[in-house]
Amino acid sequence: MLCIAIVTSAGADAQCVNPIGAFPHQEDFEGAPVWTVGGTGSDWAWGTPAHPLINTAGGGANSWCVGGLTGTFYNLGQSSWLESPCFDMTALDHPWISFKIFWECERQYDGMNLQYSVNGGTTWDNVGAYNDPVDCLNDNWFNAANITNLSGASPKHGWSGRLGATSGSCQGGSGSNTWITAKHCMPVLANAPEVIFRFLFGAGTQCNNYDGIAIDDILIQEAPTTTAAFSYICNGNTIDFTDTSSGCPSTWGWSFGDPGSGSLNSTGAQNPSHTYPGPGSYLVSFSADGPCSDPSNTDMTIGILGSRSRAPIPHAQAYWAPRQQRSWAAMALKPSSGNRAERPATITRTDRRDLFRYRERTERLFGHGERDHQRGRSGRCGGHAGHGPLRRSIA
Ligand SMILES: [Ca+2]
Ligand SMILES: [Ca+2]
Repeated sequence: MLCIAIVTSAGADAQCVNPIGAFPHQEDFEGAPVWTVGGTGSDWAWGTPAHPLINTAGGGANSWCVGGLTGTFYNLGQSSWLESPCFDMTALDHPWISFKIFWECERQYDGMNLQYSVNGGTTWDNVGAYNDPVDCLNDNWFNAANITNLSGASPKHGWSGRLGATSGSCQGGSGSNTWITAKHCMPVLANAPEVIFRFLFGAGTQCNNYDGIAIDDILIQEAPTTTAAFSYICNGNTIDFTDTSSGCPSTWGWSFGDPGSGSLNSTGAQNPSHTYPGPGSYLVSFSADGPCSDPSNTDMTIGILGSRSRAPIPHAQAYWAPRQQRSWAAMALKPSSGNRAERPATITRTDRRDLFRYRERTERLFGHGERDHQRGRSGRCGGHAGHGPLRRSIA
């Protein structure tokens, strides 16, 4: 036992003499193979797949494929793997992997998964699990919960299935039917100094007349950061909030700064609304979190303004008489009891000086009602914040 342990340890050290520590790390399998294959009955092959279904690389010209590059058969009783070089992930706080995969194998009995080892291959664990929640960083992960011949994995979660239907005793269905991108967070590998991955394949001894499984375009990097941000629009005292966080937010937390509203003062909804009791300043706290990121928070003080003068607002119609191209000879203003719709139609020039003159004359004739009216439309609520986009409504 001692002798075996020493040999295994020496092998582990040898694999991690020059670990890959630069990220993002991309492996498109176009150059000479740096990933290695092993196991029992392995028929992994590197090159351009030319199976009936798997007949291209996932990207470029080359991929790795178990079941060889041609024909429709993978070895009976195979238990094999495609293994990565060693990675030094001490700089990755939220490591994340994505790659392309095309599986076409007997469902249930044959299949593949992705595993990692942090001890040079002495022990292996699955990356993620069957039925993990899907979000923008976790998708197309294991579709099978118990692949009979994936004996090197515990639990035996992985990808399994094929395009055709079950025929006789050969199980069908659940194939990928094309190249798809699988991706998953790997929080357990955060800051791990020596990491090896392997795609582990297991097959039974019958019903193996299928293309196999191909892998391409591996990407390992720090997951995109989630940064909390929101915008809002006002409908009187009701504010409609919209999550505008970057990254991959999947959970949210709101506190509306309105403790008087009791349980309504907080929610985990992504895009909530909250109705405030009346004018005042309210400190809205917002947090967003993603599947592989640190929580992010932002605050914004929102002011609900009281109703401005809604008293009868003097309307004015302006009649402009151009004498020259850029000046106006005569400006006559008169009160109008008409509705607002008719007023803008009479202002055909938006030159700032003219508009200013128009306002001056309006106010001199009718007081400040017109300005109050303008402010009331856009200022029912407003806000200021250190950061985050801001939108305001026209009530
Ligand atoms: Ca490729
Ligand atoms: Ca089989």
